[in-house]
Amino acid sequence: MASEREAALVATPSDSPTIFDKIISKEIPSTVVYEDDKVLAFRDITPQGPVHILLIPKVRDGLTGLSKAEERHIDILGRLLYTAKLVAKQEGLEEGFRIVINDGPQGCQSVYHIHVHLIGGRQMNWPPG
Ligand code: DGP
Repeated sequence: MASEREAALVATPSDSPTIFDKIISKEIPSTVVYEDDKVLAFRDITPQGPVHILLIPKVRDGLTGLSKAEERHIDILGRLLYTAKLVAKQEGLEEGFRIVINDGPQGCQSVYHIHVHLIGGRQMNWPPG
């Protein structure tokens, strides 16, 4: 399997449907840890820590990545972060966690449906790679 970096370098930033649409429709199975009418949270297929969860809006509405955010997206952006906090608590990440939003090829984004990575369960380092 290609590394995330390789996947990000070949991914084409576009508005086309992504694998996450199939995860939302349950056409592709995933381990869902939280769901409401706006947000879906599921375990990442290539976890970078004992806990690695992706939080996505169920409706993309042009929000392929953070760099495409417009004022109408403020509510869903806030909801994604707040939900990440709820899920972190649900996952028992009392000692801390990391939130990541990759954007564009240099940011190592491989799926063009905005998503928040919630990673925890181990000591993080800084700077990130
Ligand atoms: P990013 O590199 O920020 O675009 O992250 C995309 C993430 O999506 C990456 O960590 C792997 C994850 N991913 C890709 N395909 C699937 C899938 O089919 N199922 C799940 N659960 N995660 C996936």
